[in-house]
Amino acid sequence: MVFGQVVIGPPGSGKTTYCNGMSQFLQLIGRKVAVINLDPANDALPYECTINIEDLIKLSDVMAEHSLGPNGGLVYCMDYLEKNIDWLESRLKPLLKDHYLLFDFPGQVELFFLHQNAKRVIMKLIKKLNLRLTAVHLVDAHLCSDPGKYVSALLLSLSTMLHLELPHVNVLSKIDLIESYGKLAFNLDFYTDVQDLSYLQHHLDQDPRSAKHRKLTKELCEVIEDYGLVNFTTLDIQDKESVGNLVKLIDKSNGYIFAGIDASAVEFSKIAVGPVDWDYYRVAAVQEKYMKDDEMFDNVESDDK
Ligand SMILES: Nc1nc2c(ncn2[C@@H]2O[C@H](COP(=O)(O)OP(=O)(O)OP(=O)(O)O)[C@@H](O)[C@H]2O)c(=O)[nH]1
Ligand SMILES: [Mg+2]
Repeated sequence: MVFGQVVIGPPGSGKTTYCNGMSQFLQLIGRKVAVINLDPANDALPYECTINIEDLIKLSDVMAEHSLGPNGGLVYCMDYLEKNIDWLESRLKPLLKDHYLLFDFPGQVELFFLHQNAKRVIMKLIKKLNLRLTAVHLVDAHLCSDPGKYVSALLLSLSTMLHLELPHVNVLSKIDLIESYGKLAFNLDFYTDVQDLSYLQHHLDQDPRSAKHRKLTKELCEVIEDYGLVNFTTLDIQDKESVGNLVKLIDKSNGYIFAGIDASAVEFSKIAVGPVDWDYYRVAAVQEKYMKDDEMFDNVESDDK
């Protein structure tokens, strides 16, 4: 069984940096990782990518040949990838024996809650290659500093979850920068747990610009609450503890924690409802060695934040 992550999220939310940092972390805890770049707009990749969509199709060629802008060009590229899925499959097959897969996707959010192409690419791979993938949806924590933007982040997360139908983890990325945006209206838990949005509506009503959309905001918040699906975990990609906690969540969501365990259904359910602390037992020796290594994230890009 092959496990991996589909890394998605709005432009600049940190997907490529995440793939770089996550691949380093996973390698340090003993996994063989392959990063697959499926974003034709990604230039100057910070990680060594095993498969690059640029070898199949170039966004600049598509834009020039079909007189498309970058958004239309990306939709075309995903369409082209779907039609040429054999190209991707043949490159993935040699990795299936022992690799963990990280897919770096484009930041055009409509590809993941509206169009079918990217979803069909993912579903075809899952079906044909028997993959166990979790969607890791990154949203810049900056959006918490503005209640209106936060509601849009909630809606985006919900629509992406419903559209992709994958095990799904929503992440507030760049959490290390959250204090630089000023004091938040509520504690961070309020934003991660998404428990009672009436406080947020009340807060929005204080602003005369938002007050005129009161009814709309209320309805949108009710949709989010009625589904009850969205919550967030936080991430600072340069903090190994933060990355480690996220890895445990993802491993639980896609079933990696069950890999290689020969147990009864009862044992499986005990693991499923238990705390997510298994990884450190399984790879304790390797991890102990590397978790002490302060330089483990030296190669993660930290400039330009
Ligand atoms: N402080 C901080 N900066 C981060 C973190 N993750 C990413 N960044 C910065 O955010 C910026 C955008 O990161 P990218 O990885 O290029 O984002 P992306 O989602 O791949 O962007 P697109 O491919 O354009 O959609 C870069 O300057 C990163 O260094 C983080 O956890 N903390
Ligand atoms: Mg990127």
